[in-house]
Amino acid sequence: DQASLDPKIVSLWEKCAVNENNDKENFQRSFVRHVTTTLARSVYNIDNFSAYQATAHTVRDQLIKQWNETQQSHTEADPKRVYYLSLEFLLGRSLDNALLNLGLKENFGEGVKDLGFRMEDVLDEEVDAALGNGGLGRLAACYMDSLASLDYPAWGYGLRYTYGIFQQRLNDGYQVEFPDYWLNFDNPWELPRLDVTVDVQFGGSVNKYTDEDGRVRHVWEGNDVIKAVAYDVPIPGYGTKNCINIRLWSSKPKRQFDLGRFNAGEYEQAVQEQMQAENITAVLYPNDNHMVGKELRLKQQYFWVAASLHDIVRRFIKTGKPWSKFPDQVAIQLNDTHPTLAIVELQRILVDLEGLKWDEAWDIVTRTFAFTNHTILPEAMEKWPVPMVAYLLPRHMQIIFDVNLFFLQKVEKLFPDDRDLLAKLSIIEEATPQFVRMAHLAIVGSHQVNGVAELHSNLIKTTIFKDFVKFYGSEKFTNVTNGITPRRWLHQANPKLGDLITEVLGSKNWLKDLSSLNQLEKFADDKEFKKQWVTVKRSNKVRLAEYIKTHTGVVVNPNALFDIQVKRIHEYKRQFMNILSVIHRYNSLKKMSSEERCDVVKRVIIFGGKAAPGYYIAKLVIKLINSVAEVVNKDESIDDTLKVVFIPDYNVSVAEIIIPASDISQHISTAGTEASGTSNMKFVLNGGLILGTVDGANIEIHEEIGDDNIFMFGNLADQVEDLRHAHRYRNVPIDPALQEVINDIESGHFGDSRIFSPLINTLTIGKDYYLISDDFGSYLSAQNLVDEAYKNQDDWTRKSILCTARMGKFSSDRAIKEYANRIWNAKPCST
Ligand code: 7GP
Repeated sequence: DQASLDPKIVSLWEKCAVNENNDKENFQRSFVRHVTTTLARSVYNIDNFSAYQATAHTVRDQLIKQWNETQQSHTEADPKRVYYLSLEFLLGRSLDNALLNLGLKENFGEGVKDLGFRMEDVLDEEVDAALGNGGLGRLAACYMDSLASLDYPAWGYGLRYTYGIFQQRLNDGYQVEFPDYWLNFDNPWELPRLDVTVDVQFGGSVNKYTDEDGRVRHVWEGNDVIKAVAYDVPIPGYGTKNCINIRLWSSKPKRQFDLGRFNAGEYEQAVQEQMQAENITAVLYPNDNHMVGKELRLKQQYFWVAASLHDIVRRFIKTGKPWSKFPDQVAIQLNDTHPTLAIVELQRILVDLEGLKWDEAWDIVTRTFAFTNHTILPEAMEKWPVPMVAYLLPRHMQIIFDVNLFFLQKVEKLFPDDRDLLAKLSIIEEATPQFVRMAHLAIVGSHQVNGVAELHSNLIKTTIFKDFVKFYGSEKFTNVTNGITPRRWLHQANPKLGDLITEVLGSKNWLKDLSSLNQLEKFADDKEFKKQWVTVKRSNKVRLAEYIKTHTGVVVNPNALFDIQVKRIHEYKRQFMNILSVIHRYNSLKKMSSEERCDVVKRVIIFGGKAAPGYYIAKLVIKLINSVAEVVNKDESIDDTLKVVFIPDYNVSVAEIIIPASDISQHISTAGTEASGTSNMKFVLNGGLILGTVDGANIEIHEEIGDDNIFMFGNLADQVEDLRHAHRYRNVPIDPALQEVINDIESGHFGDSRIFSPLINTLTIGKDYYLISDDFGSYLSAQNLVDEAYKNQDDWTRKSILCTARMGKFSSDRAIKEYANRIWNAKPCST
């Protein structure tokens, strides 16, 4: 409470709050102070890691001040707040990002250099915060950057996993997983708030009683209580003093150990409870676009949702406003269905704890929540067995049944006699056991549902959620095409290109308004500019070639065409099709004479990505890529025209090296399966062309950059069902070029072919569900067009420039503004 503070303290605080002079000398003073005090090291013994820590702590001091001022000013202004609930935040590294966003990079960089360190080496000491799997988690991170940069009063809520996504290493071409010990050293990017805790209960039973008004009230008494402890991660905006917060919860036991047991000498049992509590936030589930119905995962979800809602409600209650104002003060965005229990939890808080009437409470709930869907893959749809939910969360299960009952009554009123419709819309799947369909609950409990690219948003309306459109009308369903932050994905990852753009446009304004990149168009034919553009790309390719040499031992030629596919390994993303086409290319090269090979465009084909540890087929794809690489890379008879590389442990910081170095990247999912894709945007923003299917955001990228600057191929989404039908019920012959490649694998050319038969079987016995054979021919033709186009280097450069120039739409700033205006009704609030 400021008013009650000693004026001396207030005046000191205000002095502190004024930005210090962040010049080189002040930086160095702080650096040395942190080395000697925070790190307790001698100044005679500073290695790169200590230099990183001392720099990070200096930046952290700045961040904390801005963070405090932002929170203080939000408390005073009390604007409508936006809460982004995401089970994943794939932040990557923080130091470089903070330096750039706070505008400290230059002074601090000089300061570091002056003390005898290379800034690149210092930055390279940081371990990634890898609390996410792929697209969904990285999107959350980009959105936090935009929320901060645009001054929205926003909070992220997530879990502080002790172990993030596993580290991937290769052994004999196979993926092996290692734990991600990211917290083994101190983490300067989080502020532990050991005093901010919430008790979360599980299990137990529900008791009923009748209150003075004669209403039946419910009391849930859990039999297991776990403490959620807050860790705050400051997120600085670019070009603003606004610094927002991601609050990550960590699970701790309610009591340290069972004293009774301890005193009885049962030491192991005495600490068992503690260990079980800490299990909840121990590890991120490593599945992307796939649901695995483990009880611990459901516990994670409720633990996180209950702690976050408690925090949100506590903040609202402090303002003294009536409950009816809650939806005017609070917008909660559900990042996929993982946080759907928040809907039920808020209803429980309002009805059971705050005593609101059901309908009044439900109106508040549905005006508060909105839901983003990120996939239509059936295996990714979350559903939880009713007995599991009832056992862990007995009161929530009752509320879900009531929500469903009232919902279905409304459906029945509008569509009497349509029993099928009731079964299709029901939140409960009538199987044995019954299941709770989380997407249905999320739709019923939200006022808006959005997809993440135009095609995907249309598909959810015509496929998985079509029956809901019947009931609600289509206005409830909308599109917000994904975006990426240009701060990390151009400014930070590609400093040379960033500088070139800033120089030619005369300002850094493009970092705040990405559409201003369109001014680059007029330089697409400028000889001098093109030369500089090529120089930048070339140096990024050299940087990647060095990385590849260090991490795989393979030497690649930076003059070759760099062809990249980096993303989670998944059948629908079709890395398999890519490596099959590589074999086809290899065989064609071998058939050529050396004169013929002279005219061939040299290619380096680069793969990267993790497979979920339990995803057998995806792991075989990795093995096949490595087996092919081994044969191709040592075959001298093809004169260096082809190299294949699998870069291990693809993650955010590796992406920052890979993406700026691409000539062409592949986004080749079966049409209709990739909701949006976001790396496609990152590659094009960095002047890389793309080869892609008519899917996800590829379609909108195509619309923006034009026919001449993209290579599209393959069947369309609306043909997919018919093609699958044909595979199932007719004898569709395999594409002949593909058959040759299959024969080649089966002949043992790439090692023991029996290893790969489960993979080959997906094309035959598996009826080629992802339609590799159907797209193979047009894929190869598109590849040929790429080669032809690359031969004309000058025109390729023009295309590359136009790509970057036309990517304005795909800034996450644009996406966040759409959410704020169309879904949250939230306004910026600057500090
Ligand atoms: C991904 C989608 O696969 C990707 O196309 C999209 O760009 C990204 O979300 C961001 O919207 N989905 C996931 O990562 C995922 O796990 C299931 O979705 C919950």
